[in-house]
Amino acid sequence: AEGKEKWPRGEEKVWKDGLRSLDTGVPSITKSIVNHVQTSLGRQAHEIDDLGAYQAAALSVRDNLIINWNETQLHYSRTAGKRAYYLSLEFLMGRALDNALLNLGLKEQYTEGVKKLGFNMEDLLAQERDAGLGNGGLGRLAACYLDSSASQELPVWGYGLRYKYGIFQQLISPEGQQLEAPDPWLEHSNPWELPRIDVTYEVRFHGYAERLNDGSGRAIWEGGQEVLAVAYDVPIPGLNTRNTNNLRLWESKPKRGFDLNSFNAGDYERAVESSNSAAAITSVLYPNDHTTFGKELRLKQQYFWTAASLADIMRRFKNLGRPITEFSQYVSIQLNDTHPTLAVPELMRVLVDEEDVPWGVAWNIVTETFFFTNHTVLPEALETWPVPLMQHLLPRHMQIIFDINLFFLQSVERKFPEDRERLARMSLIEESVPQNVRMAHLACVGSRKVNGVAELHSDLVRTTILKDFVEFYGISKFGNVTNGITPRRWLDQCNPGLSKLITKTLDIEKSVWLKDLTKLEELLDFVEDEDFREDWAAVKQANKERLAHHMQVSLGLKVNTQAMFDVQIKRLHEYKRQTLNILGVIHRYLTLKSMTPKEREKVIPRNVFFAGKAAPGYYIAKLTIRLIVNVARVLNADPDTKAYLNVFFLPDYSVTLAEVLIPASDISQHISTAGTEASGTSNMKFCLNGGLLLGTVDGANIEIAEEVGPSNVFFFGHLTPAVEDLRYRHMYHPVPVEKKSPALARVLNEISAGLFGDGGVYEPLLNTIRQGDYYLITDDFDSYIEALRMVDEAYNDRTEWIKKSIRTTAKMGKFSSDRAIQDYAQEYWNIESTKVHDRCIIKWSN
Ligand code: B1H
Repeated sequence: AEGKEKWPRGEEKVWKDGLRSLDTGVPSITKSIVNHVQTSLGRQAHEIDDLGAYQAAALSVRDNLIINWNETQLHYSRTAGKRAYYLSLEFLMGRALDNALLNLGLKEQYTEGVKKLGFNMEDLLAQERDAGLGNGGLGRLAACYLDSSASQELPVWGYGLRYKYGIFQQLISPEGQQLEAPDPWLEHSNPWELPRIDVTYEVRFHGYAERLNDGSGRAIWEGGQEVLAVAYDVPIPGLNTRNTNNLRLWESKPKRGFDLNSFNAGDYERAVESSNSAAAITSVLYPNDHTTFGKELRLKQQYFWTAASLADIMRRFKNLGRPITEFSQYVSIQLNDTHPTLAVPELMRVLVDEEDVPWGVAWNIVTETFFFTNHTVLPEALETWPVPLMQHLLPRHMQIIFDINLFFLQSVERKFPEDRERLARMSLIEESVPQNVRMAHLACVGSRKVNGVAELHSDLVRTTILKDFVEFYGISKFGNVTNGITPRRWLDQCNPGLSKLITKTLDIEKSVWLKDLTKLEELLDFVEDEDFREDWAAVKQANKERLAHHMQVSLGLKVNTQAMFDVQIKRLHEYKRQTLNILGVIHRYLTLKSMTPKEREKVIPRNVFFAGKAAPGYYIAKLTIRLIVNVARVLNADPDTKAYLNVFFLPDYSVTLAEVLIPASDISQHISTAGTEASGTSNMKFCLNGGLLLGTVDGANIEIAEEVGPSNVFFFGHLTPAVEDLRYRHMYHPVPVEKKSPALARVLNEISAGLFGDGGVYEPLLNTIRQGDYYLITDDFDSYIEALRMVDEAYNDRTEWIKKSIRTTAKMGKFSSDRAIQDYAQEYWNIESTKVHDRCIIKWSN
């Protein structure tokens, strides 16, 4: 307290002069880089390689970010308005340098600067490792939302975990097997984070919870293990603004270095045991997209992160000096899927046990503060946790969840008396052996509003997994916010050629259309302009060549850049149906084989690209990779067909790889079984870059088609309402594949017969189709082949295809994550933009 009386310490003028010099006296770019080479890296001009130069350039850019970041945080606390927090166990950030340079408007200057120092900016950018702290769409969405929040000058912070190892590196063996290696992304140090040794919290596990039984509902939770959470801050720049938001990632640390008693007794192993178990919490990202395993360490991650984040949010709120009952007037918290749902009982615990707030008042605060986004209706992905595990790890939270459930079920009972089945369906506890906590129910009950991520998906949430809750709360609690993507990374950064062409054509500043993506609609005025169309096609061609070059250099593969580029890149999963794609490729191959050389000459050459990781324990998904790799091996070597059809499986899919693949695509595939892909976001990225969409009537595909018009997308397959019945028939009235689709049967038989190596290897995969066919491959195969034929036909008309491409890009305005984040800000969080002044204004309150 004494330290705070006079602030700043020492002479105020000296502080102010120092601060002002940051603002006005920014050293020249080259000076700043050289300075970092010398002082931060401790190296000399003659011993700097690309990696060193990247690090120095990154540190120099970071200086800019940190000054803006500091100013932003000061600004947000001074204006003391409402803030929103995005809790996500995944942030799939990718690389930061190019993004920071573009958002700060310093790309050209830095490119010049490093050139003067003898380096090529492209080479330096390539040195950076991806921050792969996520599995796929859900994690990348969080990253896009941070970019949009900063660009829209909204006071939003992200909270996540600083995994020591991100999503595993994927290697492909010569036989086509996926192998996993760790991703030590922090190995070369990370210039984009600031360790905050001043921001730490203690997080408790295990121990005993004792109710006070004084009528207050309070309890005391003691004992067990305490772990330290240390904050690492990642500055998030916005485009063309000083506002620089924060992504705060927690690292776990032992509270004490090691157990001194054991150490002194000579038992060194025991001495470091507990410290190891503390550090283990944030050691690795779980790579199981869409499945839950009920592992204790995962639950520990979830609690560690939500407890530290809430403590931090509470401390910031308390600094405002407002009464606790006003908490939700200053704080909104978005739960990214059910992973942070423990925040609900945790906030109850803090309010009731630590802040002495009565239960009912606390519950009102909680249910005014949280918002919950559901990202999937697939049953295997709906999180549940065994009650005994939760009781053991978090005894107080288990009590609180039971209490919430009691009050909740009492209120359901009042509205729907004597409907025991409804109570059982809606209970937060599944009455299995052992009992399970249903996290989606807890998140729903604990939140102000619930949303899905595309219109169809939000409808499915309302009519299937949360139907009873809609009947209880009313429809207005259940909304939709269709996902979006940031056009900064997914157009300007990954496709500079197209970005330049658009800026030139629209004749407005780049930052204007990048911040109001609906402006792209003006491109429609140029569809009939032949010069423009040729420029458009030239950009696509250059992007194909960039991809081909990349594949030549990194994989030693030759790619025909005159072919159609057909791309499917996403996590490997049965519901996403990469299998359907590769079976379609085989069908095309068999067709080509049966043609005469003369007939073949009329065929449009096609390159089919796949990339994506399979969860390490997902056997069928890994087998699909193996099939794709072996199909590629056979096709690419067949002298009859290799001029017309090539297949590539690019290993180790990442944000950075997507940035090269997406701008090069003519057509991309989003072919999930209807009703299974909540939204999809790469569909938006391809279309934004002028790649057409081949897909099912699912997720955000539907809204993309609504925007671009039916003539600019290729749709096929059964619709969502038909799926249930088709599955029923597969179970009870199966029809052999031979009868349903002879074409498909032939493909399956060729695989079995060994066309792509030992057919026996693929039997388990083929059997998922021949028996049960849960994802309806046999039902959709023929219409899929027909859709591919229509793609060929359309591509044959080059001019018309280019027009389709332009029209597609032009209508992508809706899918900017700026629109999505404004939806959240206005309809959910109730927060407002607040601009950080262009110049550093130093004013201390005392
Ligand atoms: C999505 C997940 C997901 N939905 C569990 N659900 C995870 C579930 O590690 N886990 O336990 C990880 C991820 N991811 C995706 O979210 C949807 O499949 C996409 O359709 C959607 O576009 C994306 C963003 O909303």
